[in-house]
Amino acid sequence: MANSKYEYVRHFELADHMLPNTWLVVRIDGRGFHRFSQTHNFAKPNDRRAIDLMNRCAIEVMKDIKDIILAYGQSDEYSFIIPKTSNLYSRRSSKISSTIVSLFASNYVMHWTKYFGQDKLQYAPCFDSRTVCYPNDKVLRDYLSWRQADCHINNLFNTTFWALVQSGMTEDAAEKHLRGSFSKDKNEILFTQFNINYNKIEPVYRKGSTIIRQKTEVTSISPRNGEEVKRIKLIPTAIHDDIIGQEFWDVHPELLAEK
Ligand code: DGT
Ligand code: MG
Ligand code: MG
Ligand code: MG
Ligand code: MG
Repeated sequence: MANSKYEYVRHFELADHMLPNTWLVVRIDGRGFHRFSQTHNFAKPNDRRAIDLMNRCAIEVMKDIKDIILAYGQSDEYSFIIPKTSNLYSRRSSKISSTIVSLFASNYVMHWTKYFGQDKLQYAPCFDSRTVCYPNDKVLRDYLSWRQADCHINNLFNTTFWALVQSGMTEDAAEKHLRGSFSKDKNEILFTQFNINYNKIEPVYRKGSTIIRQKTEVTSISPRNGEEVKRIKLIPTAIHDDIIGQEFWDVHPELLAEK
């Protein structure tokens, strides 16, 4: 069929293919979640419902987009890792990031009630997203370490801050009290004033959530003879390990292996 005379406008679209043979990372982040968390009365410093909902959305994204090998989430953000050899959407940046963020946001709305029950969603949540390419395994690991270190720094601060506020300090005073403090100072405050051993706080809060495809036994009923069939499938699953150290990567060598 002949092209219409309007067809030429297609050439105004700019190519945005990401470099070949580089890791692709799509990071999505809640827009204005400072307000969103207040409007929806998120628990401070961490709301388990909100974390579980974020993890559910990331799992649904990974079930749908099989190229993603790992996702890491904390606070209102999630990073999705796509291997160097992937040719997902011909590695077009905006196609990849817009598909992932849109799938994430629609799942957030779709599954809200399962996690928040009677607490209604007050307005439409929104997430931004970007695709970044990282040229080698070291920079990819440094990227993930950066996000997990951010999780740790914020969580230690927030845990100490809200403990001080709950003990009667004003938010202004707690902020001043912690200004310029080091990690060891905050650990000390938590331990001596509140009898909290920071390292014993649940890993989901200290380490964030990493979703990997874990070998899992699934049982289904055969449509042929109605008998139970057990099979090993790779199911995206949330874990709360340290991903900065070497051990995680030694336990999961398939993540960085060349495909
Ligand atoms: P943005 O991303 O520039 O549109 O702005 P925000 O407001 O989303 O800020 P961001 O992404 O730097 O920080 C995330 C906000 O979400 C921060 O104010 C803390 C809040 N938040 C995330 N998870 C929780 C939670 O579990 N509990 C509470 N209370 N707040 C949370
Ligand atoms: Mg921000
Ligand atoms: Mg945000
Ligand atoms: Mg954020
Ligand atoms: Mg179309």
